[in-house]
Amino acid sequence: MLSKHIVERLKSIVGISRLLLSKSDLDRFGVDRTTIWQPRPCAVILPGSVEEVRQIVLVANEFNLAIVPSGGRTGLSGGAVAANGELVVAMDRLNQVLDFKPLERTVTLGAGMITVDLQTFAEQHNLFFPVDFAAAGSSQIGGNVATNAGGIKVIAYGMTRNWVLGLKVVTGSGELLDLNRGLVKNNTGYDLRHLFIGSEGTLGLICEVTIQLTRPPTESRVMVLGVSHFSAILKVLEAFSAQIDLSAFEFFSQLALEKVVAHTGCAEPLDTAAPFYALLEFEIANQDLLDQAMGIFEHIVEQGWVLDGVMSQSLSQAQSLWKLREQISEALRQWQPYKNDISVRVSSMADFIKEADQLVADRYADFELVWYGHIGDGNLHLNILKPEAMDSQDFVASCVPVSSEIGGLVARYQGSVSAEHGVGLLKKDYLHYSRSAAEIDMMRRIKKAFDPKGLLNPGKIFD
Ligand code: 2HG
Ligand code: ZN
Repeated sequence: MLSKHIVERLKSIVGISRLLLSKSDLDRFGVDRTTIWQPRPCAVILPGSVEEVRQIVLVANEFNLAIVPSGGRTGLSGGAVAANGELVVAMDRLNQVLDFKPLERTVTLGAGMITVDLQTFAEQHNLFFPVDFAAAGSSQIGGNVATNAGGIKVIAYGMTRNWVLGLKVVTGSGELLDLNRGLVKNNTGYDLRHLFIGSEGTLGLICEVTIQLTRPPTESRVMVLGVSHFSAILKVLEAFSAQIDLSAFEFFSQLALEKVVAHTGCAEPLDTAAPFYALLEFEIANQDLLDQAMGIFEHIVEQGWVLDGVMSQSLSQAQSLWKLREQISEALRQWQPYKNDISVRVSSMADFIKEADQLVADRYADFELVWYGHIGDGNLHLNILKPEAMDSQDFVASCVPVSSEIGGLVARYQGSVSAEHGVGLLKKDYLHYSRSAAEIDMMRRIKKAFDPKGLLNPGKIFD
């Protein structure tokens, strides 16, 4: 509970109606898309300017009040969970375009802008913001930057980090930093901007972001291929990427397809069911490329790697095929899945998959396992579904030991225990599988420099 005095101080910064204290607001703003933690913030505050954010952080310092920064709360690792009486600082009102420079193709915006609104803004100016994922309709740019969001176009365009040219942040001690200011070239010592990207709100509150936009892609085609076995997916990737620049290469299992078809009512993509499906996308600059793609298709069918396939003939068909992949996470939600978001180098994937598949098939013999992900960039999502009759806590408890074994395997391949979802609360016990003790110690010291009192998102990434 906040004292009356602190409530008055906070209200005097943002106005009475922008400090939310009702149970429904606390419940709504205190969680992300994880289902493990119960929301218990002390209040939610909605600043309307960078200066207001700074004032809030100064008050937090005065009263040792912990802060959880909040974007669209679409995260899957508990990074935006406020379960210990923290003050949630929600960026929703900082959602305007502040500056647009067509010559540079850059746009500066408030951190609370919804991802899809930035995509639409870019389109309206005949430009393109290439970071895209299923939660784009509610995630906010500041959250994307704080988690270095990835998504479905990473093989062609990289992660959010690639598109950030400037950041205005308020540190844990209330300093305002204006980092890189939209410059393309700026070799003046440490680039602090990159520390904030992916820092999950533990170093500062991201208030404004300058984004590089790019040219829109030309017409694209989407193919969905029924693949005969797990490791053949990588042979298919190799066959295509040797000849064609792909803008996406995703995969999902038959079980994922069944769940998504049941959830969305979408049609099955192929007449013949297959154990796995690859979804790939490429731009068609000319007819030769289509012929090339057909040639590759014939080859991979002859090799026995692919059983059947379909290529989109219209934008709406392409969108329907994409839906089969993009809606998987949502379709699985009712089973409260235990999530893995792991990656290894693409060149190690074939061996890694063999071992990972064997490990989880043995150790999770009683659970439904759903494999999918962005296999083209080395990122696998493995969702373990909770049996209906099983208690949620028992389910998580039975997944934890296997997660450590998966962590050990990932470590052996020098991979990542969180490829794109961040560490938050969910993955912090596994951080040591991907980062050395020296690195974690260095991260702690960096946090101390920006947030000496440890008020920003305490307990996230590490304790
Ligand atoms: C996706 O790729 C998202 O669909 C969510 O990153 C993955 O829910 C998941 O495990
Ligand atoms: Zn993903």
